Amino acid sequence: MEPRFLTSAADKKGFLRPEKPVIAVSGRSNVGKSSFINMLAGQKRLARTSSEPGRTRLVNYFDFGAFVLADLPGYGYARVSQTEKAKWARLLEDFFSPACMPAHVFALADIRHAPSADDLTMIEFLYAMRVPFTIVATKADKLAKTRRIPAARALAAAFRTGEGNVLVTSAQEGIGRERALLLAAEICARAAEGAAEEEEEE
Ligand SMILES: Nc1nc2c(ncn2[C@@H]2O[C@H](COP(=O)(O)OP(=O)(O)OP(=O)(O)O)[C@@H](O)[C@H]2O)c(=O)[nH]1
Ligand SMILES: [Mg+2]
Repeated sequence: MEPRFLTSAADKKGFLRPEKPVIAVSGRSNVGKSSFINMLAGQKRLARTSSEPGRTRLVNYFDFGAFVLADLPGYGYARVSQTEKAKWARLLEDFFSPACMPAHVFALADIRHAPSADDLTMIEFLYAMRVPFTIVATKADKLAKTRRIPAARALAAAFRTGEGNVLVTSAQEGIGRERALLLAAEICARAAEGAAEEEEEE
């Protein structure tokens, strides 16, 4: 099926709890979350890109057939009040609650930059919540080819994860699409195994 937009949620009342696994996409504002989702979908305008800031405070859900993608609101936006930041933290805490815990997180980081304090806090939060994640290094087209692997390695080290846990991507050039979709398929297979085991235990 063609991936399609499902719904937006402003708070926990709106969060989906679908039968299929949810994969969340996190990262700072402007890192390329919507563009990454568009690349995965093979559609230019499924998740809008930054020209529409109104939707960025919401969790946007997309049905990819075997799984649901959740585009999380971007963090680290400079011109945001304390109240807004507190709201964002609340939203995230609610989103990562047992009732609607995602199966996996694609944590996006710009391949050109060292992680921000907010990026590191996000990953620490994922470790604390025990949510498996993959670092998705975005905008690889902005680096010369020979600099991409070293940059990905540096990101892995900064996030204290393995090199194999960093996926180099470019929404502009379509880099990393196949690997990301393959990973999503593996996540779905694992979630299905988990569900079958739970049933056996009952
Ligand atoms: N060169 C290049 N630019 C990219 C890439 N991915 C995203 N961009 C650009 O980066 C900007 C932000 O992209 P978005 O996909 O809207 O980022 P976002 O993380 O969804 O932003 P928010 O929703 O505001 O948090 C846009 O101008 C994109 O065109 C990429 O792979 N390469
Ligand atoms: Mg976006």
